[in-house]
Amino acid sequence: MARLVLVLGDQLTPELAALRAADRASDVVLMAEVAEEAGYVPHHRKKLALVFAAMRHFAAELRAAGWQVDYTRLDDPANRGHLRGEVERALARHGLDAVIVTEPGEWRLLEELQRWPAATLLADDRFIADRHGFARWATGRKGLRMEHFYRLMRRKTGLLMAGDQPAGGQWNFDHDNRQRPPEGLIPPDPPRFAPDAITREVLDMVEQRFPGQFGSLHPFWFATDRAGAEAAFAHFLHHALPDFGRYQDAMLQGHRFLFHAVISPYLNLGLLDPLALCRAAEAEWQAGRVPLNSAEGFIRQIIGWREYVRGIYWWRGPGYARENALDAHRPLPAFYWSGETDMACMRACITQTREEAYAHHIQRLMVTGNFALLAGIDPYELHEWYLAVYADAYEWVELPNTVGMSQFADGGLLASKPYAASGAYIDRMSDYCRGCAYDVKAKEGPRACPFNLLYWHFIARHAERLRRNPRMARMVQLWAGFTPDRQARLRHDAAAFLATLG
Ligand code: FAD
Ligand code: DLZ
Ligand code: SF4
Repeated sequence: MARLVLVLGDQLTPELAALRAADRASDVVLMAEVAEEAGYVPHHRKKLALVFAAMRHFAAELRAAGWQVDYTRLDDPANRGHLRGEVERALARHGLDAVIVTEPGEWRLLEELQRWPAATLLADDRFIADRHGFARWATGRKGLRMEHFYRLMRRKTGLLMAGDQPAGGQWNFDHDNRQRPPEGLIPPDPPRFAPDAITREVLDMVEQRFPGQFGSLHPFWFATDRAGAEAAFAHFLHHALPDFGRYQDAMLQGHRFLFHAVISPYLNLGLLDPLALCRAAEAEWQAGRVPLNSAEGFIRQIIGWREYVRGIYWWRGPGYARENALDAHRPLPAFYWSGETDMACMRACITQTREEAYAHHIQRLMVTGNFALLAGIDPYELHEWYLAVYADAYEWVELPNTVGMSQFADGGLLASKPYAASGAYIDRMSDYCRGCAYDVKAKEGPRACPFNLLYWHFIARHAERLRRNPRMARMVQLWAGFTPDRQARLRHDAAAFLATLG
């Protein structure tokens, strides 16, 4: 009996479980652009264009490989606007009554697909750790730490291993990876891809259908097919990976991408294979072209962090999105959308986000995330922002990074301490402070860097909890040692700043 094979927008992998289980000769593949998926958050317009253009290119790739592909466009007048409606229409069109689909990357959609009577769901095995295995590993452990999980993944894959021990005698070379960017550093920008006819058609559609939505659509430079994604990765491997490690935490006004890979949009769509990327990075190290700290740092991000956050997402269940251990309820300030703020670091990161649909990890974690943590922004509102504004944002990866790593809203399940930092950190790792209306060295008064004021406000607000955390107790003691006058001035200045957020 022939079946309908539903392929979702972030399942653009020829070896996808549902495609492996299907029969090319008789089954029909369905791909559908639908308003519901385009609208669960106000996705950046570059992200919308990337997803639709990549879906259309993948449909062409499947057809060329002999599949019968039924594809609904967003602007098709008969489009019912949701996946269920499009599946029902396709079943009727082809006289079919069974659907196979690979598990999606979100609880929202998983719970919906599980309610479809005609659907068989298959595990998504494009990851190194399977989600049920992660849950078994995590359940009952006293403290979850990425580093322990990462070592398991190194042993499982054999990446950078010398027998049973890590290559170079260490599992992790992070201490080599925190260099301040020197003056005159010229990083290699990622390659830019000129839109082809398929992508240009999508760009016109997004322009028309989402005119006022967040995010610059042009210039659109993402790759939209597998060959382009592979070329982008090859460029990173040869030009940026050697310096990836040491400048991983750096931020520079004029260099938005530094030595980062800028591959997460492709990886999360399924255009690149995580293990193949890691093997290629390992081979560069073996050939002597890349230092071990860079290869290890890159591999750790992929087989460590990426897999770990996915495991946490599925293990913690749908309720994880609403966790709010620090009881933070301030609404997201409007400047997260406009970029209009006197804080040069926030302005730079948000403007870059609006223009590129990309910011690297430290910009997300230590600028926009750190500010929200210190200011007590509602983590759910912040989560919706991160899910909307980045081209690589899918809930399975975005949510634990936001709720767990960046906002400590899970009470320390994912991160051992809150990623809270004053302006000094941003000044050390970037050139943002030079052009700022605030003074990063000022700790009090009207020109004091807001990160400095809010840092102590944060420590004071959460002193009870933080004093029990061995990595934060010293800061609580420092705060307690300030004179009552100084504490009062800091509280007053921070409150005055917070009042300006609306
Ligand atoms: P590189 O720095 O070059 O790293 C290489 C690869 O490692 C990335 O492509 C990515 O696949 C992986 N990686 C690195 N760090 C992480 C991490 N913490 N979690 C998962 N994978 C990681 N990443 C997403 O892919 N989608 C998201 O929606 C997302 N939201 C985030 C939200 C917040 C608040 C924070 C702090 C981080 C978030 N990240 C997210 C993680 C990270 O910022 C991005 O993966 C990275 O910036 C992507 O850029 P790159 O490809 O240049 O990465
Ligand atoms: C992100 C996205 C968008 C914008 N549009 C579609 C779409 O029209 N059709 C589709 O099948 N998938 C889309 N996606 C990806 C899904 O939202 C994604 O599969 C789920 O969020 C699960 O990760
Ligand atoms: Fe950001 Fe403070 Fe530096 Fe201004 S002074 S750029 S607000 S860290």
